[in-house]
Amino acid sequence: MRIDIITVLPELLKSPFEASILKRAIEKNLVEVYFHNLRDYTDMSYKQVDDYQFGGGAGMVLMIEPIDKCITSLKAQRNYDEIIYMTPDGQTLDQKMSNRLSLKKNIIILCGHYKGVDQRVRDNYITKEVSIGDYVLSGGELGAAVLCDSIIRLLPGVLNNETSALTDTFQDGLLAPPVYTRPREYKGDIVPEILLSGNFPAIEEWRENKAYERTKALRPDLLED
Ligand code: 6GU
Repeated sequence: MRIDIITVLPELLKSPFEASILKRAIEKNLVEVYFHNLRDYTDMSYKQVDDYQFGGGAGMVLMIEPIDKCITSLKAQRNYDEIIYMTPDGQTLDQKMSNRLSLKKNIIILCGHYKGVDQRVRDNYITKEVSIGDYVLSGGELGAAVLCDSIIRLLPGVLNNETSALTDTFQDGLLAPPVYTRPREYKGDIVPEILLSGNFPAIEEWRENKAYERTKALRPDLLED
């Protein structure tokens, strides 16, 4: 998979890709991630990429021309399955969306900023608009990092134990069951006996029950359908 991220703030976006699982996925060539600074695609003085909105009103809007130049140059080099715009009014990211996007080959992610982008960009270039939740961020960069993390960890070979993504919270529509590690007893608080039993079918059943109980208590909305 290849991900091209278009942003006015590449420095805000890079560090999540430079540690832990995402770093290793890139080093192992399981994913390629490229950052494109929108300011490299403007001919205007002071590398201007935004302007006042027509009709008046507070806040700057990202201009169409540098975005067109950047997307057009990328599309000339390969086909893209999805051109995503990160915006609080997009479709809310969930595990199903991450699963689907993890199957794509090439995607572009455009990070919004200020008051957003010229509507003509959304009308003519964007194939999908994504939000990471009902709150407002200063820009799309943190959202793009969240989206990329959720996608990249699903790519085959990224997680050490291939099955571990399958037992994630949400992957089967339920929250994950509780987990424990050593010591068996800490200040009188003991690990559930069943987990030490070696009876794996019974452990599996216990985990399924706990996942269901926890979902019912904390996220009953997930059980509705
Ligand atoms: Cl993707 N961008 C911004 N600016 N705010 C958000 C968001 C994205 N998702 C939730 N809030």
